[in-house]
Amino acid sequence: MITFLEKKKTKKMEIDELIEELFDIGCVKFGEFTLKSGLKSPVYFDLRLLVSYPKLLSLASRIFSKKISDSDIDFDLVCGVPYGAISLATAISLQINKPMIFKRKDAKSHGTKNLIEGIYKTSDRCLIIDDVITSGISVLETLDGLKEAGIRVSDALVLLDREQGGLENVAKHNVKIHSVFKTSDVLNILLKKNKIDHDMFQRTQDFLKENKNVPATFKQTMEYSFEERGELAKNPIAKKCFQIMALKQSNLCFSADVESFDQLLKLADEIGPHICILKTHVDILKDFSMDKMQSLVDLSIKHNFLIFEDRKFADIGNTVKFQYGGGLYCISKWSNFINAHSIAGSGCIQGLKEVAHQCGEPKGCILIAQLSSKKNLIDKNYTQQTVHLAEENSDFVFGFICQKKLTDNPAFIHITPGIQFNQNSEMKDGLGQQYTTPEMAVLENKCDVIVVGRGILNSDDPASTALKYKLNAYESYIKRLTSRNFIEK
Ligand code: 5BU
Repeated sequence: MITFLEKKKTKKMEIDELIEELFDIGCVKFGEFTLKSGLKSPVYFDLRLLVSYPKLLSLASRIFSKKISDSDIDFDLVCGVPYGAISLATAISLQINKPMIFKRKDAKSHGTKNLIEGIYKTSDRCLIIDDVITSGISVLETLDGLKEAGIRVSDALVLLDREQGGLENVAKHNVKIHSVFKTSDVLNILLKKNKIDHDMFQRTQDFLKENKNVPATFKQTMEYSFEERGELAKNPIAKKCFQIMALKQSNLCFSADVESFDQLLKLADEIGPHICILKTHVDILKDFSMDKMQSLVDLSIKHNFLIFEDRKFADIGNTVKFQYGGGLYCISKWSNFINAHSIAGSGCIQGLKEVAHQCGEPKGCILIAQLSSKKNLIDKNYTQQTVHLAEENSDFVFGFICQKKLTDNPAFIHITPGIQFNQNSEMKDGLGQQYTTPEMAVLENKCDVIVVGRGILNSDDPASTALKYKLNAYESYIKRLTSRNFIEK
């Protein structure tokens, strides 16, 4: 019969053997490396190489399985953190005969569009498996995805703890985390076996001592000012928009949803000083004429704002050419930019672009990536594909109608409708429009321009109300600009 001490000795021998072999195959490297957290480290663990060494992978999974039974963890599924731990989780799943799931980094653009692959029930308990833990950010990203799918997680198991705060960071999220071995174990074994010299041992120990608490932070996102983004933007309308926003200190777009052209012109003259964009729905005007439209263009020059026709083109390229360039309204003649649904694909954008090129002056387009209305049918995948379409046509498409910032590319403008100060139910229109505040839209959701219609139109004094929206939205942008660049978990 194997005694407890013998069992412990065998386990230690297996771990020592694994560490030595990991070093021999190049999974443990010494030099200077930049980690996901941005930290420079003298040691790097690349356990993805394990897939090329099935015997070693099998040894690792055996050690993991013993750790699982020793730790008395209760779970229905295992989930590997992509991509390093997918193979480990598969090997463990085979070893302990428990099913596996995994979380994709992005939703697929075809087929089932699942973020979680594999079969699960919402109340299932899942054990997260990772190869190396530094700050814990990768485990936390996977934890977020699993929780979103309704899967319960109480434990995570990692092969190697770099001893840099990851265990503590994950524990804050009520997940107990277990590790098989630590960096100090690796250093001790490698020194004992003469694989590293004393100097390397000491340098790495010192690094560990100095970097015990790497914060679990998501990717660094740089906030550029409107001026800087104006310089980065390729599309001349985007450039002009950013310049106006910086100059007038306004990220307010007024949605002039009125039926009388005279009323529209009066409002444009009163509110013009406070806005960067005036948005029209030309087809709701009862008395449209090109002469009156010329007066609006004159006002846009006088007050320095852009005219955005919210036409929401959505047809095949050939049809949108006529809708944009011709008909009663000749939209391409007077609007600086328009918007389009992405549903019809690149042909629609191509058609609009052709008309724009014939205008002889700069034009632009933004894509509708999200809607503000309740229960609309746009899902995450549609939004993601819309961003791709915009990137492919970035000479013409310079932004989005959306509810949240969608890309870190600073050249794209995020314009967001459904804005009012007042969130009370009496302000809702009973037709599914949903509102958020300027501060929420600009500071939290990181949109650039707020679109306000009835919040201004239905007020007693539209010009002073517009000024209030302008000040509040711009203040929120300034707060965003000066807030910390790291977003902590
Ligand atoms: P409101 O009065 O602030 O609710 O007007 C919002 C305007 O923005 C209105 O002209 C809509 O047609 C437009 N809009 C929107 O509300 N939500 C959307 O998702 C899109 C446009 Br796209």
